[in-house]
Amino acid sequence: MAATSLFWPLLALSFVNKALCQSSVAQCPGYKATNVEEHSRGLTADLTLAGAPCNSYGTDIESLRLEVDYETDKRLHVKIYDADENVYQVPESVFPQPALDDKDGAAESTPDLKFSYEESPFSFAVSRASSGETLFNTSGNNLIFQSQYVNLRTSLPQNPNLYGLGEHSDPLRLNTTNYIRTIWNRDAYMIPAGTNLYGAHPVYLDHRGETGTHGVFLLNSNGMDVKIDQDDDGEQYLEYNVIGGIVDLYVFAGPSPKDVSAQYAQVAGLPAMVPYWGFGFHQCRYGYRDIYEVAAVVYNYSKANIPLETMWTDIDYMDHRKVFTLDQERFPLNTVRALVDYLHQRDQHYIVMVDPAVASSDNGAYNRGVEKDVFLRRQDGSLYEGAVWPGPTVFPDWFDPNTPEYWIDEFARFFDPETGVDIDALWIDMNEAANFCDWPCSDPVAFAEQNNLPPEPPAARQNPYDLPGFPSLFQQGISSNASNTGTDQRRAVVTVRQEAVSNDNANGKRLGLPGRDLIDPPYRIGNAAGSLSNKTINTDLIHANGLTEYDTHNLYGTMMSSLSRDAMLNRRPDKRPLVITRSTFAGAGAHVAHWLGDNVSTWAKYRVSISQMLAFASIFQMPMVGSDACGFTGNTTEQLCSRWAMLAAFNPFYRNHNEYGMIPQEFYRWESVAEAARKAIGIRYSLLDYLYTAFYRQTVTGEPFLMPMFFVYPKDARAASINTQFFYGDAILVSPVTEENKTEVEAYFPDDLFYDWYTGLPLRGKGEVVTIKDVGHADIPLHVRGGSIVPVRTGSEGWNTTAQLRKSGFQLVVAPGLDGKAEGSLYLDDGESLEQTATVDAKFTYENGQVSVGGTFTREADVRIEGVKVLGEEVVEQTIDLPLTESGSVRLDGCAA
Ligand code: MIG
Repeated sequence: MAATSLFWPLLALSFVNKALCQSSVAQCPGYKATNVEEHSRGLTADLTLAGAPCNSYGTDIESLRLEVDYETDKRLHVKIYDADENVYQVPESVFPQPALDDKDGAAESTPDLKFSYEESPFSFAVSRASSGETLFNTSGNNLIFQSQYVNLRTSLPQNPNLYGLGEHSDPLRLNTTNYIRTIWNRDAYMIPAGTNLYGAHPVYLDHRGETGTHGVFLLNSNGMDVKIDQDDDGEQYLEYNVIGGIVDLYVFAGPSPKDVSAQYAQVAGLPAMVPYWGFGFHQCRYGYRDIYEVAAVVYNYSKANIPLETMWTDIDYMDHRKVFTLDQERFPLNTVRALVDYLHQRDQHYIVMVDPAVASSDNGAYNRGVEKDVFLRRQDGSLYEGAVWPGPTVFPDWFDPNTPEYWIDEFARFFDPETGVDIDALWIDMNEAANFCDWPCSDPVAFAEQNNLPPEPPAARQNPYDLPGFPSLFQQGISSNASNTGTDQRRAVVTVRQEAVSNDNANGKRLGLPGRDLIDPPYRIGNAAGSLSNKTINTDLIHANGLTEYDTHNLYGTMMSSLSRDAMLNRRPDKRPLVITRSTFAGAGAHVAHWLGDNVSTWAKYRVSISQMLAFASIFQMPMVGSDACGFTGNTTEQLCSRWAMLAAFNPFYRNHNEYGMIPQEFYRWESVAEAARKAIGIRYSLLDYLYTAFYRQTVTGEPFLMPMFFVYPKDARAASINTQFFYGDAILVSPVTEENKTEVEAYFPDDLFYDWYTGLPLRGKGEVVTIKDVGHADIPLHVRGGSIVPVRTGSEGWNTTAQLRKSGFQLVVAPGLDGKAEGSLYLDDGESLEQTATVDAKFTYENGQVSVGGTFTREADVRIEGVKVLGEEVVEQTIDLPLTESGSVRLDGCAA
C-alpha cells in the first residue's frame, strides 16, 4: 500500500471547526472617519478607533487610512490599512495590482458603482449608480481591525446566488445558511466537502438575475473564514473573518457574469496561453513501477488505438523521492532519454512531477541550495526541516533573492535537453506547502523513520516487456548505468522575478506587526488540518525579506509555480510553458494551470468535478483546469471510468490519473471504457480548435468560455443553480449522466433553440427540464446553441496526436438561432510560440443561406474550410471550399436568394 494512506484518515477525523464554537464577536467600538478628502476619482480619509479597544483577537489598531478609487467605470477599489503601514500587505511582486496612470484623470467618465459612507461609526456601501441598488453594505456592523483579526460584514439580499470563494468542493452555488468557507491552502487528500482545499481565491460573484451580477475580491493572503448566514433577525450577510493583513477590496460592476469575470481578470491578470498540444489527452498514474511500465502504457494506448498525447511520470522516477534525481535502477537516465526521444519522434510529450521540498541529505540540489542559502530557517537561524516523501526535507524560500537563480539552475541541470530529462511541461505537487509532520515537527528524522519515509521502491526489473517499435534499449535491456545528471554544463541565463523582491516594501515596511502569535492566533480559522502549522511549514518562519510564513502561506504554491514557469522558459525561451500546479493563489492563472488534486473514484466526486472546474475557469481565471479522470484514490469501476472518460474530455485539461495501489484505470483496461475514450477524444479533437479559439480569447479579453449555465442565460432564474450541466464555449451545452446505473439525464434547457450534436435535430428549449433517454455508457449528451457556428476538424483518420489533427481541414457546423442567423470564430497560430507573428483570426456569419468568412489573416493557413453543415429538421451538408487566407462567402445550394 501507498505510504499516503498512513496519514490521511486520521486527518479527516481530527477536523473540528473551532471557529464554529466561538461566540460571535462582541460589538467593538468601530471607527470614526475624519479628514475626508474627495478627489475627482475617489476619496481618502482617516479612520480613528471610536472608543475603548475591545481587543477581541489581538489588539485594535487605533489609526487607519481609507482610500477609495473609482479605478475604471466598472471597478471600485476600497482600501483600509493601518496608518503606519506596518501591517502586512500582499506584495506586488506576487500580485501586481493594476497600475493607474493618473488617479485624478478621466473625470469625464461616469462610474457604474457608487461609494457612500457614514462617518461615525464608520461604515460604507457600494451601489449601482444607475439603479441605486445596494451591492455591498457594512452598516450596522462595526469594522474590526486588529493585529490578528479583521472583521468586515456586508448585508445581502435574501437567498443570494453566490459563487466562488475557492478552493472548495462544495456546490457551485454556495450554501447561504450557516456556511463557512475557510481559505487556507492545504494538502487536502480526498478533497472533502466543507473544508479548505489547495488554493486561495477570495473572490465571489453575487448574481441577481434581472438586476445584474457583480463581483467582490478581497486581496488578502491571510487565513480566513468567510461566513455566510442570516443573523438573528433573519438578515442575510457575508462576513470576512481574516487573521491578518488589510481590507483591500475590489468591487466589479458587471453587469453580466461574463463582465464580472473579465473585470476580475483586469486585476488578477489575464490567463496564460497554453500550447495547443496541452489540450491533447494525458495519461498519468502514481505507482508506475519503472520506465518499462511507463513505456508499456504508451505502447498499449497505441495498440488500443486511443490517441495519447502526453505520458506522465509521478514521483516514482526519483531516487528515493528526492527532487532533481533519477532512480538509477528503475528509471536509468539512458532509458528515460530513450523513451522521451521515442515520444518526441512521434509528436508525443513527456511530463514529470516536481515537489518543492528538497531532501536534506547529501545530494546535489540540497548542497547547492545550502551553498546559496535559499532554504527557510527557523527564527533561531537553524535550517527548518519537515518530512515529506524523501524523509527529512528543507523548503526553498521563494522570497529569498537567491532562489530564482538556484531554482532555474536546478531545472537547467536536471531537465537539460542534451544530457537530462527533456520534459515538455511540468507538474507541481505538494506546494501548499505540504509536510507530513505535524507542528512543531521537532524531530523530522524520527518521524520519517516511524512512517517509513522514503518507502522502499519495488524490486528492480530488467526489460520485462517486449514492445515492438520501441528503442533498442527496451529490447535489449539496460546496457550501461549512465550517471545521473548534475554536472555543470548549463548555467541559468534568466532570472526573471528576482528584481521585484527587494522592492516589496519600498513604500512602508508592511512586514507584518511584531509581537503576534504566529502559531496559534487568538481567532482560529476552520482549517481542516487543525492548527495553522499542521501539515505544512511552520507559520512562525520568517522569509529572507522579513515577511512571515503566517502572512504568506497562501502564496507559497503560486510563487513556486511562477518561478518554475520561468525555469521552463529558460530551457525553451520561445515556447509557451505549461505548468500544472496543485496550490494556487488569486492571479496564478496568469502564469500557470491547475489540476484539482486528490479526488476519489466516486460518483459524488465525479459530479463535483464539474463545479470545481467551472469555478476555476469562469470565476478564478484559471481556465486550464481539470480533475483526475476516473478518480484518483479508491478503486474506480468500469462504468464510472467510461462516464468520466467522456466528462473529462470536456475539461480543458484532460488527464487520467490514479493513485498508488489502486486498480489500473488506463482507458484501454476495459473495452467499454476504451470505446468511450475513443469516442470522447474524437469529439474533443474535432472541437479542439473551437476550444483553442475560445481559450485564446479569454487570454486576451478575460471573457470566460467554460461556463455555468447562468453565464449564458443570466436572466433565467432556474439557470442559477444548475451545476452539472455547463457550457463548453458558448456554443456547446454539455449534459453528462451524473448517476450510477442511469442512462438518462434530466437536462434543463433555457428558452432558446438547441440542436442535438449527434443528429443535428432541433430542440426548442422552454425553460424546462427534458429527460434525455438512452444515453449509453459511451455517450454524452451535447447540444449546440442556436446562433452559433462551430468550426470542426473533419475526418478522424490518423488523429493519434494533435500534430496530426492540425493537418485536417474544417467543416463549419451552423446552428441557426431563433432569428435564423448564426456566428462563430476561429483562431489559428503555430500552437506553441510565446510570441505569435502570424495568425488567422476568422469570423464566420450565416444569414439567408449564405456563409461568410471575414477577419484578419496574417498566417498562411495550410488547411481550408471544406464543408458546411446546417443543423435543423433537415440537416444539410455541403462541400464548400473556402481558404483561410482571405474574406469570402458562399451561398449554399438550394437556398433562396
Ligand atoms: O502525498 O506524488 O495530488 O496527484 O499522485 C501524495 C504522489 C503526493 C499527491 C498528488 C497526487 C500524486 C501524489 N501526491
